[in-house]
Amino acid sequence: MIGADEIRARFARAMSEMYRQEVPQYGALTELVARVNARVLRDDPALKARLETTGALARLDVERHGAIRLGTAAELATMRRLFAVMGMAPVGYYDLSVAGIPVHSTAFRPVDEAALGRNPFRVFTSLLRLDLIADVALRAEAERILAARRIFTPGVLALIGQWEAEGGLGDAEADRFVREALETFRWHREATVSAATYRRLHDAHRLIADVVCFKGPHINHLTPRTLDIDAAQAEMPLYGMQAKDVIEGPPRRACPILLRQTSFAALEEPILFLGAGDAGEDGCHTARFGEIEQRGMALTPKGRALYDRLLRVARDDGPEDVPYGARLERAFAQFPDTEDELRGQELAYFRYDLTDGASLPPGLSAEAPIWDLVRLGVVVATPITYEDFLPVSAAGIFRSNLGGLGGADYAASADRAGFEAALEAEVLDECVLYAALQERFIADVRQRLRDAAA
Ligand code: OOG
Ligand code: NI
Repeated sequence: MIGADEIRARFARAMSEMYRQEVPQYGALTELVARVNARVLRDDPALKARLETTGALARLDVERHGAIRLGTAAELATMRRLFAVMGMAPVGYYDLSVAGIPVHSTAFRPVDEAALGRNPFRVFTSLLRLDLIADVALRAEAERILAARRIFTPGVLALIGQWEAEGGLGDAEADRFVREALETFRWHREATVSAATYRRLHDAHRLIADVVCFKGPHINHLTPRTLDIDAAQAEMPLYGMQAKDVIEGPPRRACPILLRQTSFAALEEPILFLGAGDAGEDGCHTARFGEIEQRGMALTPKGRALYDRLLRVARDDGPEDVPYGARLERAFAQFPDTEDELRGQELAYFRYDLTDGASLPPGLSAEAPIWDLVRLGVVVATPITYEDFLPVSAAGIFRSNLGGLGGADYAASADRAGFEAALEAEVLDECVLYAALQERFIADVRQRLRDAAA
């Protein structure tokens, strides 16, 4: 039997190869990121050592996230079963309607430390919310078109069923699963609708046309992880790519937090509409783009609340004549930027490891406050990496890759229960996962100190 981690690693590699064929700029982007990362690691041996301890270095070269947009509840539920074969579970609920985008989303990703270390492949997965479309006739038409499509191959459905029944796949079956699953994410040049239908859906919202008019949920980007997003952003023009003006997320800091992201605009790709005759009608569609990300530390709910507040300050309260980047810097001056403060004020999650060769000083027990164990050098604290996404940033990415979007104004309404009903499962709470991981690290170092003292 081939384990889920191995199937995910094979799938991520196959997806990367497919996307490189489909979108050559993706290849250029991964080269750029590899060059920047190599330079950062050469210039910062301390960072390199730390990435080695946490396992981040080993996974860096293959680390990618992608995104897809689904049309129906049934598609989402089956996608959950497909990702389960690869050890990926839905984590987090993201409501994008507040930003004028008619979707809600989750991220499928591995959850435990070992699996993340093996291959952290994640897919930001959105479900179209036709309930937010006011035009009843148009909504019915979109529903009818979506109901008629089949985005999964019969072969992959059979293999998912087999995996569920038997708890695994053999080597050849795993390869077949990867091949068949990949079909769902492939780009299809042929639209399933006429040019007129496409235009009607497009006019209601560009995103609706992207989800409804094609045979499947083409992967719309695949994002490598960079260790210096500012450098990578600055070099994008050298590779013929125009990055969006603003990096999403927090500003550059001594202690990186959460996630910073930037993207280049979507390509205009030729498509073929259903025609009156055999010929079809030529058109073009923009949906697929490139993105890079830099990951920082996971924040506790308290840290996240501070982040959300300062981001609002930068966006809404900054003086109009000051550029956004400067307003962001100014607002985030209030966010502590040393690891001791971030840990002391419980703003971020940390992992704990025994210092090489350290033992308990006389008079100190293994049950001493973790803070003391760190202060006395018995234990080292290292930030836990944020493995998830940010709704405000995601909205910015959607907006840039859909060509500005503009104006849709939905009565803001998160519908987590509706999303979970479609998913036929609950989404995991990312903070619960980080807190449990931190607790496990603390319990482990205490156990090892007790063992060493015994
Ligand atoms: C997803 C956009 C969100 C991210 O990294 O936040 C995203 C999409 O455009 O479908 O990819
Ligand atoms: Ni993305």
